[in-house]
Amino acid sequence: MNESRTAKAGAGTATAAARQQDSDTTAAAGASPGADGQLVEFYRRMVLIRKFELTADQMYKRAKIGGYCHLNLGEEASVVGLMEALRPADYLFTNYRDHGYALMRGMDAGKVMAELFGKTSGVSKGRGGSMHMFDTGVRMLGGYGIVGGQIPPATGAALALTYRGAPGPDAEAVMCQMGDGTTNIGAFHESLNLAAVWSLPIVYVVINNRLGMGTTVEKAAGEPELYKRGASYRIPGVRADGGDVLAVRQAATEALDQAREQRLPALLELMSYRLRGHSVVDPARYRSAADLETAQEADPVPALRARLIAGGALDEDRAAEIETEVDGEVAAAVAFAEAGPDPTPDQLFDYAYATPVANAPTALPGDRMVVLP
Ligand SMILES: Cc1ncc(C[n+]2csc(CCOP(=O)(O)OP(=O)(O)O)c2C)c(N)n1
Ligand SMILES: [Mg+2]
Repeated sequence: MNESRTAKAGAGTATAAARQQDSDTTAAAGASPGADGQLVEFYRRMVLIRKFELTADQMYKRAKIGGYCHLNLGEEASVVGLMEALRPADYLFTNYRDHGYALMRGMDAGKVMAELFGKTSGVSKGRGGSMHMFDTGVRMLGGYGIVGGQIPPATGAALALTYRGAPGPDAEAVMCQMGDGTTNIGAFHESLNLAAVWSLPIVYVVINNRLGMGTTVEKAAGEPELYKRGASYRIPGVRADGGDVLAVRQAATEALDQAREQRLPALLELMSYRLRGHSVVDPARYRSAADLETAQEADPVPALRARLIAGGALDEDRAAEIETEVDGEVAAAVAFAEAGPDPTPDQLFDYAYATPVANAPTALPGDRMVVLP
């Protein structure tokens, strides 16, 4: 791994740093056994996201998880490819469909599950929940529940980076992930405009799963080829196959390099599918059987498994072994989440205000919140 990159990457966790090193070494080796080994590792990561999400779905239905809960099912190749392109020193902002990003960025699976359970052992002490995975240690600055809410702060972070250092191959960059429906929000257009006029090191990534809740892209967007939506700000756009982990990594790496070296913002559209409803409580009855079948046929997890087996990089036994190992990892995450303590009522207002609010948990409507001396 490049020395200066490692040094700059100080904030990354051991996991993220190890991942970076692993891929750098493999890329440097260039030989096909290395490339095969790397793809097998990507398969393992995609299986981790898949099994984590299926388990989160079960846990929600057992009322272990409350509130909103949106899953990355069908988007695993995009998540893994993007996080592989992002360096530990870069910053990440996402929407509420964020569990896979948190895991791949290097957050501990147990702490992510505990966050879903609302336990104080969660990454945000159980206060953020599913939609607000946040950890400055791995430079993931949310997890946003408001559609488009992540775009202005991500753009602001990119502006801050321009004050912090010069552009170059080791400079830091920002990645801002969102869904297709989000490109209709005003904040998207305002932010892209500023990124263009200020020449910011940011890559806007649109996961085009073809649906915003129950509304198709064609019904919602005046320009449904979303990568073209940066054109009015002269931001170059690229569309890639979100089901192909290598294509995603390649497109994201090129966009990030351009952002760090030339401070040119970019728009990357990843074509993918949402395998389930918008959130875990949505039966998605608005979807036709044919549409669902198309999505299932494009499922990137079995597709990569089949490709690896056909190419000889994996056999059935090794694939099954990986899947069993991941089952163990997810079961351990659930056990960790189960064992964690619930916050107590007296902690209700902890972290809610910058200054103490006296007696607030017992205040009645009309009572003064702060009694001044
Ligand atoms: C400002 C705002 N408006 C509406 C909502 C309700 N809402 C939540 S997700 C969503 C659809 C977003 O779709 P998309 O951007 O395609 O992301 P996806 O869920 O497909 O990942 C809507 C309308 C919200 N959370 N915030
Ligand atoms: Mg969508």
